[in-house]
Amino acid sequence: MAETTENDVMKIAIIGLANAGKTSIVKTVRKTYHIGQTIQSPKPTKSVQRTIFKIFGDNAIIWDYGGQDEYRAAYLEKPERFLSDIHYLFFVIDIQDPKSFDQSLNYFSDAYDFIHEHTPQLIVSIMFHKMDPKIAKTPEIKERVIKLKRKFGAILVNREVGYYETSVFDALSLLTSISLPILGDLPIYNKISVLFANYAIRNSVDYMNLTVDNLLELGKFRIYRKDQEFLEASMEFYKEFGNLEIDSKIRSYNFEGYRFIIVQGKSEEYDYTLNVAHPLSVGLEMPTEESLNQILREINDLFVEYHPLLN
Ligand SMILES: Nc1nc2c(ncn2[C@@H]2O[C@H](COP(=O)(O)OP(=O)(O)O)[C@@H](O)[C@H]2O)c(=O)[nH]1
Ligand SMILES: [Mg+2]
Repeated sequence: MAETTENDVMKIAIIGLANAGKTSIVKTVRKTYHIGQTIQSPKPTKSVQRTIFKIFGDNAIIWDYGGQDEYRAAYLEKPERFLSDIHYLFFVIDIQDPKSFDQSLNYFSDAYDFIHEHTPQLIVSIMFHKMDPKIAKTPEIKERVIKLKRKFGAILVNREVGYYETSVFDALSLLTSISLPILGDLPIYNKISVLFANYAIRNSVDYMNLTVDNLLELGKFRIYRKDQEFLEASMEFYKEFGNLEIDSKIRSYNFEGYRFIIVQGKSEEYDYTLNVAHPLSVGLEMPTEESLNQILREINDLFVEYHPLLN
């Protein structure tokens, strides 16, 4: 790695009260997508944990801000030291703990005021976290989300914000929440998603996505909200095949009523993974190798056209 100062690096901040779930989010993302190294801190009590990973060949760092009272006080007392140069702000709030909402909103408001003033081009995402699949649909939880959006909206005057419902029991919800703010506005994201929608309809595919550098989703189509099932299936796949080679080979296997197709390839300098899930119902034709090769070519053309993806 060439010498880089932290100022060159994309800085992603994960902020929230203690116990909101910040560290679990980072750990889940790392474990699921086999990425990143946490920079070991000399003192175990250090307030900020940093995890470095690659995004399109460049370094990015996730800063996980400890949420204990004394740490929060320190960030807000010396904001220029802790809260400067943040490109992406993810604020995590525990949707299962309504008693913490007021304190959480106050913390957000204080931190946001400083960050926003110093970094006008900041991208803000709010994660309503611990939305575990078994409670996410309950009226009580939905009501909490609606009320919180109104309160965050009042703080985030004239600012676009992304709201995400996340849970460590739905790792893809985390993938999407991290990918969309960073990549969702890129023209290539939309192009790939449109390509997938067309492909999926022609080939009876229920789900497909493309991830880059093992972590970031660069396009998606899904017919049902079955992310968790698809993720579990792809974990089975990795168990079976270990770390796949980046060889553009089409690999597939059947699992729980689906045929999963995975291709790992490289285009320009980007390592990508294409995931496709096709239901094994009688009478549905499998995607042919020819059609898969065709879509790989189209993905490759988009990488060439939009290279470099960032900036
Ligand atoms: N039910 C549920 N518990 C979670 C989730 N994410 C984290 N937790 C739990 O919440 C507690 C606090 O998590 P932690 O990541 O340490 O929070 P942090 O203080 O914000 O870093 C731990 O007991 C986690 O296991 C989630 O999505 N759902
Ligand atoms: Mg933590």
